[in-house]
Amino acid sequence: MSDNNNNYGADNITALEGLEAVRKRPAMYIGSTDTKGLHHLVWEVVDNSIDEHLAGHCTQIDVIINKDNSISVKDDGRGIPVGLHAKLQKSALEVVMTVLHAGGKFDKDTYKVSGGLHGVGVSCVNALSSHLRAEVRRDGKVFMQEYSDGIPISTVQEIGTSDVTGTTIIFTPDGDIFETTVYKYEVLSNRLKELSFLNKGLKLTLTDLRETDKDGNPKKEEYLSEGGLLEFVQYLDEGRTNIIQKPIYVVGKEDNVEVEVAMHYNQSFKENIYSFVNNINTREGGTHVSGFRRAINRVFSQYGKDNGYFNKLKFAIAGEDFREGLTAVISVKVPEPQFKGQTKGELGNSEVTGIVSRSVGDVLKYYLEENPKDAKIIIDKVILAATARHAARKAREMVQRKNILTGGGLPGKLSDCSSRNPDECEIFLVEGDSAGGTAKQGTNREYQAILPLRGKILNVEKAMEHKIYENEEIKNMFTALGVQIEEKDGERILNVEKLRYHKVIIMCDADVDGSHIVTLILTFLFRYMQPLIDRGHVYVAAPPLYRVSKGKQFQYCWDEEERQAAVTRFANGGDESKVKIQRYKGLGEMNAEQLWETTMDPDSRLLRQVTIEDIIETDRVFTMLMGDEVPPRRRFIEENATYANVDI
Ligand code: 0RA
Repeated sequence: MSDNNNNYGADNITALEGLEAVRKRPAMYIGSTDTKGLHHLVWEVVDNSIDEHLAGHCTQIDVIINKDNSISVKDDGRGIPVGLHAKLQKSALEVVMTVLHAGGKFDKDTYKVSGGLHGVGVSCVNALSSHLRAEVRRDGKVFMQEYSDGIPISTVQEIGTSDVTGTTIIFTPDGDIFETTVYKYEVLSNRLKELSFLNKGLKLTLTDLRETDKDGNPKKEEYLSEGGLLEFVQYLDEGRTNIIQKPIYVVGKEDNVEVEVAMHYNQSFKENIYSFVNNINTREGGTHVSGFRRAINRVFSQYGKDNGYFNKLKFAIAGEDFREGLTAVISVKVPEPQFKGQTKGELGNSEVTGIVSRSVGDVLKYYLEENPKDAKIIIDKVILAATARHAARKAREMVQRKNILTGGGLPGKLSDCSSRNPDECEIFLVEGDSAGGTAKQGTNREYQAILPLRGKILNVEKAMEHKIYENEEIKNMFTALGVQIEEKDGERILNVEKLRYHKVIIMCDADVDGSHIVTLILTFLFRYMQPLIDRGHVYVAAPPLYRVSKGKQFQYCWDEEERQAAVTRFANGGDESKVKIQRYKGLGEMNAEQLWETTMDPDSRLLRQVTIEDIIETDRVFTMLMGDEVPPRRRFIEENATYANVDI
């Protein structure tokens, strides 16, 4: 090629323009520049190492949070090639690190992740890092190249020898681009643990150099699962009581689509199904989940019929009855996945439905025949679920019909606002009638409504569903909010079209009992009204803990640090014991005016928005805290004791 030199120049410019585009519109490439986007950088690099594992060349990945919040990702894969890239006339390493979507894989026989936000390439991480260093161990040597804002600051250098292979990427996220550059240990550890279940035999480690124990050793954890999904479902069910001997486990492969499924039955009344495509959580499900459901319906229906279990039933069994108390993880590896849906969290490849349905169906059929005792236990549970569903429907319809009869009557306890524009309306769910009374006096009646709830509401984690609709406080929440559970194609969905308030604010005392009530309400909202959380409608109010005053001066404080600062300020170098500190334990201790200015006034209050960052961890936490099993709860509380609020 005679115009090689020209091409080199042109391609070089294109590469720089590509990286500039990423820096200009980072959210387009990594979703956002908040803490989520910050953590996404790690997954982008780790995904490349996982690809090496899937291709059969990598057994261990080490992630290190360095003292300065830079991140090191080290793997023992083949190492990014460093030879000359013929077309671009520079090292392949430089191409991988600086050309958008070069991706790295020049071979096509691996499962590559396209779609979603994953798979934008390690060059995006480079573009969004103020500094990045790539080290490659390959061909007996160690190579290195460094970059600043994605631009190489040196050529690829040979810096030593090595008898192993692998890649290490060390990057410092650009503080001018990200809103925060502080990594959260929990976020990284949860996903690395998940990845270990999804890739059995792969060892992942996480080290936090920011935190050392008294001997100077950093915090470090290792994740390695030999059982894969079989262990994953047991981990998910730790807080629940299982009703069959051991999980049902499926592996299959058809037309280059790999299927792995594990399922377990427990005493709970909810289904708990997680699905993954090429290690990515598909929150909206898709064709693989449809295939799974289809197999469950088909095989259980047939088995129940063949054995006469359904003979005496007065009503039909619905698909969801087979899934009550079912915990399952579905993981498929698809060569060219297509993602659709609002958040690209739904698998679209239609061929996958049949493949999953066949794999799961074959194993399940065999399992039921081989384990008639467990099969009977499951079928009994299915029949109970169908019976309970009918009871729940009746209870629900009673609530909803009564509503229509009384002209959609709102709960008597509700003190409603006058505006009918949900966008500007807020409802405070307030603990206790007396605090509710104070709150009613302290509202802006135009757009703030108050619903007092009696003390401890029902723990929905332990209650049968029909009990839930018979519960006064819960009925009041449904009617006040204006949302309904409806059945569509045999599946229950929450209809939020008529939601009357776009801010649902839980307001409880700032003590142990108050926190318990917040948890009970959140458990209910998570299990029965999750779309409200997903759409960002749910908040927790934060009443102040102290009022510090001296003479006519006063200040509200939300934590110890603020309190101390206020005391020092008011003492003004003098005697701090003249300064008065009032500790608020309950909302009732504040008068209406105080409650308004500290907790309810949109201009001065502090609200915490409730979001679900990690659906799997959220489910585990609620199960542990509110469920039946005591030992896991004790362990959970002990392990997280540092976070617990001690009430003095
Ligand atoms: C391109 C080609 C090959 C591997 C990689 C890139 C690779 C990229 C990353 C990123 C992090 N760790 C990585 N490990 C490998 C294939 C190499 C070959 O054929 O020898």
